[in-house]
Amino acid sequence: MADKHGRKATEQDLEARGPDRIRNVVLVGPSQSGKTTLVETLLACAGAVPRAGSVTEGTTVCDFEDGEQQHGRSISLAVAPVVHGGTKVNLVDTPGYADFVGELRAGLRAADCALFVVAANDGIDESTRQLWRECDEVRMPRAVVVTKLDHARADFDGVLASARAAFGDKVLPVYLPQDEGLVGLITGDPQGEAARERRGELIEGVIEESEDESLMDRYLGGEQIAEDVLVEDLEKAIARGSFFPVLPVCSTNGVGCAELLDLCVRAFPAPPEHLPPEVFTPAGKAADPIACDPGGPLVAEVVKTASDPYVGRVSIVRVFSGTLDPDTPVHVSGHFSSFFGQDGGHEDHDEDERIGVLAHPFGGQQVVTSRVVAGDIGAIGRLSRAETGDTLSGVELPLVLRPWSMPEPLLPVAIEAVSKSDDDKLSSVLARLSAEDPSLRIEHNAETRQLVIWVMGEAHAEVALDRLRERYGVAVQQVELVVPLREAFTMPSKGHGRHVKQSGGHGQYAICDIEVEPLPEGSGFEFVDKVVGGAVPRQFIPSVEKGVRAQMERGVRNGYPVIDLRVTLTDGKAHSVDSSDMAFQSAGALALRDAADAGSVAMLEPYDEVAVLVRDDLVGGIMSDLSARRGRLLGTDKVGEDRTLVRAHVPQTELARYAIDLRSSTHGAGTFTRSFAHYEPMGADLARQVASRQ
Ligand SMILES: Nc1nc2c(ncn2[C@@H]2O[C@H](COP(=O)(O)OP(=O)(O)OP(=O)(O)O)[C@@H](O)[C@H]2O)c(=O)[nH]1
Ligand SMILES: [Mg+2]
Repeated sequence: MADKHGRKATEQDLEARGPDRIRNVVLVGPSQSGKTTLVETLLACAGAVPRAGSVTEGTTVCDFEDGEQQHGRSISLAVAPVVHGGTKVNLVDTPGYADFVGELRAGLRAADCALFVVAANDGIDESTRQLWRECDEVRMPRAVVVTKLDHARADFDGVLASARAAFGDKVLPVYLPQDEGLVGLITGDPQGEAARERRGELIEGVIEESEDESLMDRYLGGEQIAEDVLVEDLEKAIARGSFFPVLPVCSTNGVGCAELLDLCVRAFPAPPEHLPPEVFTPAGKAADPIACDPGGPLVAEVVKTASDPYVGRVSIVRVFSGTLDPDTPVHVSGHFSSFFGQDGGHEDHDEDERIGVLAHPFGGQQVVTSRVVAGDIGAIGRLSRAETGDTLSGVELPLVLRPWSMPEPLLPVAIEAVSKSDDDKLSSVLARLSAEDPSLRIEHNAETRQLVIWVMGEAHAEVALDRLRERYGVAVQQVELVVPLREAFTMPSKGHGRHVKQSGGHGQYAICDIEVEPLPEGSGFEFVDKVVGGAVPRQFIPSVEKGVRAQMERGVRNGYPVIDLRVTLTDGKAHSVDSSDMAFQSAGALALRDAADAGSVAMLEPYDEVAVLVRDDLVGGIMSDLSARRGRLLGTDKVGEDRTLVRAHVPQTELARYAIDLRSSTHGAGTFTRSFAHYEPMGADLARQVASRQ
């Protein structure tokens, strides 16, 4: 099938010869460093496409979504395979922008090794360090690729020095730019003093990493170590993830691309060398470990769910064990809540589905195939239940993989459908959207009656709203987020409730007297009956309680629920014929309102416990910002060598945009978590503002 630019998918034979002949290589790097363009150049270099497309013209294989083409940047992961020297290299392009870190995590899960892409005209900034940490977290073997060598401000040596300063001295170049091309530092003949010095550094670096301990002594003793020994040791160290080679490339003229593909095939680990994720039975018991064996039990994982206008839902899967065949049933397991302790707005699954068409993904296209073996990445058309993060296994032996760690969306965006017809479709469409994107959480807040999507940042919100509009034809608008407030009595008070309707006839007589007392925070509601002599008949005492509870839900000042209260029913009056359950309910409610009028009621607002992780030198700024948000500092803890965790209680109202503000004040290096802590009285000014909005 051709894409919308009329470009046909690859003519390559994408059927992998076996797990050893596959490399799954994810491209990681800051936004605009040139990853998508590099994939394009590698595709052209390997003959997978006749010529490289361009990001600016919207003609690349990997940026095939409309939103990507409009903005000239990637927003979701895309897979494009090339065959190089008989080995299939699945290139997994990921977006560099921090909002889309969920896609990056999925890409890291699908791959066994990474190309860490930095541009020769950029430095190593905080967001780049953050991405390096993402790779560290999953111990991803990686090579550093320095792109844009042709850029007017390209400074290969400068970037190299910053990369070594940021990522350590195991980052060393194996090629240098020389005479419009590259020269291999071990395999070539580098010219000039500086290049020869680099060659010496590299050789020493490789020997330090060698498993042959005698090599260092021999080298220091003046022995010339054979080139093939060095190359072998270098490749082993790269595959182990203990050495990070640096390669310069230029997508404009293709310099370095052949060397890069060679390195992927020769030095990067094949899928069987990568420890697979842990497996469990659907009941949560540890299952036998799996191996990357096409003959083993089927275990595959959905790393991306896309919607294709022609094919419908397309699930991109990484096969960890066994072989996927078309037209076969599979078991779908998704157990996020049991692994993470909360559903995050994503449904759990445990059911069988049938694989229809099976394909190799090629950007937005699918190249139909008859099997996808362990270690490879495939695309399955029209799975209706499976969502990103779910495990597919044989129906006879259902298994579930421990999910990869999904980022937590911390920016709440309240939305509303623009019209009634949009509103009718919204819930089902949002469910489909969250099936595609585990870093999106949908919250139907029953209390504030708001629909809130929790996202990673503003760009993520924009993508979600664009997809709703363009893909599903549902228009929504952003509205102000409502924070659920509470009301509480601040001192004891008394209330009299009288529901007596002279004209109403039967069932309209009830009188009650109550005393109210505030309880300590978190105590909830207590109802005490101290009626003597049957002033309120037994059967109507629960009616009074019901009426009080209902009024507590409705609030007594500004319409917010009342909390932490003891209500004692002390007296009342009934009529032998005209009293009823309903009458005592309304008398109870009236009595509570009366007690509120006579007493004093405070407005409470929710506080979250916030934990902000930042570099030590930013701690002062973070603390003063939290204080400015009316936060109360709880303490600081040292984390690792140079980072600190700052903990504070902060009102939720002040946190609505914290995800955006923290990112900008720390240049992407700060992260935080938040969870509800308690309610606290609002300051008088704020409470007045709330009251005036009623
Ligand atoms: N001069 C020059 N420009 C390049 C090169 N590679 C990429 N670019 C340009 O750099 C810009 C960003 O390239 P992309 O390939 O979209 O970068 P990316 O890393 O995929 O960016 P995100 O998708 O946002 O993460 C585009 O305008 C490219 O044309 C190169 O080798 N030389
Ligand atoms: Mg890109």
